[in-house]
Amino acid sequence: MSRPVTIAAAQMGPVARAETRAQVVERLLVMLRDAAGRGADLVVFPELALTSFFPRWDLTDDELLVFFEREMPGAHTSALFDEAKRLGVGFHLGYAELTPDGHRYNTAIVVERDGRIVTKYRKIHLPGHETPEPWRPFQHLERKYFEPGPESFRAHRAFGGIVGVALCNDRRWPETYRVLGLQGVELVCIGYNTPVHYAPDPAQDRLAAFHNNLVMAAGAYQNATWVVGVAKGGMEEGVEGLCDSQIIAPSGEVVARASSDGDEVVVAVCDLDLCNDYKRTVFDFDRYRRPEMYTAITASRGVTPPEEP
Ligand code: CDT
Repeated sequence: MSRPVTIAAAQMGPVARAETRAQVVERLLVMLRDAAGRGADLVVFPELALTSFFPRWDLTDDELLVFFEREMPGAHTSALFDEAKRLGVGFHLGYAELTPDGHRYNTAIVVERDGRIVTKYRKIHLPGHETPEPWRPFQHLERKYFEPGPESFRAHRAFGGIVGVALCNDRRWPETYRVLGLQGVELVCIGYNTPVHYAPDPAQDRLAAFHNNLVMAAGAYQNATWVVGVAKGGMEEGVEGLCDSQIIAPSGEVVARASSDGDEVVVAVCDLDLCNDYKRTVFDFDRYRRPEMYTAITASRGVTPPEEP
């Protein structure tokens, strides 16, 4: 048996602060049409795809709110929904969400080929810091600008399989994939904005691409799922963002990879039935897992070392 889904990773190069929503959506439309022409069923756009990665700046409330969407689809994004439906292509889109009652989330949606929003995910693991830290060459104020998502990772039936969403920093945490894996996930969409320079420990900078692949490939293999990781990267407002978008099979192998630091669409035919090869064998969770031995994972957040002798 095979269940092929043609997936496009639609990597974005930098979005300048001065770029308008209309200009950004036009870039998305160009990639959407390119992907559709190459047979895509699903186009995965990155985290915070509609704007520059604004958590790098210490902003006033007025400056901040221009980066947020109050409705989805909205005045500019409706063109993306309309074109995707016309082409019969689904998509994943990350954006900054402002709810009617004033909550701010780092959000991503998955939209089916008929234009229906299948799921809205609000980022759970928010990296960076809560208050500005002037010693840094640039800020990472996600913890100031967003509330953590109030709901767990949820998988949904879509695109002929079981689909989940995570965002950027979530991909570094094995719990992300496992919670989805326990729902039988077959495809995890992950958009990211990853500054190559990590100010608290610059020794990690040279390993940014290595770690990016390491965590997503491990998550794919250990949970028998496809993972599509899509960057907004390149030199954005003076800060270098990691690119290296990739489509990873349940074997952990990369089957398609972006090669540029700009807007680029890479496409792969992903057979969701490949997941079963691993779900039925080495990662037959019901047969081999020992959840009673893992209680520390949900009982505690931080580390409890053994007592000193
Ligand atoms: N966007 C995002 O989550 N970026 C983080 C940067 C980590 S350093 C503060 C990431 O994990 O890639």
